[in-house]
Amino acid sequence: MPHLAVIALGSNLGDRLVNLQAACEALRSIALPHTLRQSSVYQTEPVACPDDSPDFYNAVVSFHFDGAAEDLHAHTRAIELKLGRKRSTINAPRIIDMDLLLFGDHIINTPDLQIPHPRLHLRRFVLEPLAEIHSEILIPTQQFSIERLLQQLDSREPALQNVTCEW
Ligand code: PH2
Ligand code: MG
Ligand code: MG
Repeated sequence: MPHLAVIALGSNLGDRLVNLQAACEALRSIALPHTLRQSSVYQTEPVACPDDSPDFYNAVVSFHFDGAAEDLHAHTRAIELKLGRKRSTINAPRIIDMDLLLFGDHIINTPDLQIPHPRLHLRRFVLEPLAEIHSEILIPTQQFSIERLLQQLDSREPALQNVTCEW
């Protein structure tokens, strides 16, 4: 049975828009046809990153996926590598980061994969684009709506800047 998969995309190295586009097209090729939704692209200040990290481009996409969450996770890892992602220090600048936020109403807690993403409800750069494409969605481990989670965000979470583009 297919599930609704929601994935956060982030890039702060190289051509950030091209990187988001390449990641999105790779996801389109594994999504059930005509199910992919894309938020706008936002430019965002780095949160909890090394000093002098460049600003990110962030977006959220969703689609229906016919397979297990672990299969999708393997796909996102492979796409990150194919697009040139290198892993160095924690939150170092990256060509592309693809974080599995939600997979239907599944709750997964293994060392390799946590769904819902453990910081999803704390990050404006995730919640705002998510609200744009799924304002109705309920996060299985949270008791509040997306709208309420946005209202409750720490005031230090930086505002996002909309990037006007087709992607
Ligand atoms: N990702 C992180 C840490 N900090 N900050 C912004 N603005 N955007 C991100 O995608 C991001 C971050 C860890 O993956
Ligand atoms: Mg991340
Ligand atoms: Mg990641």
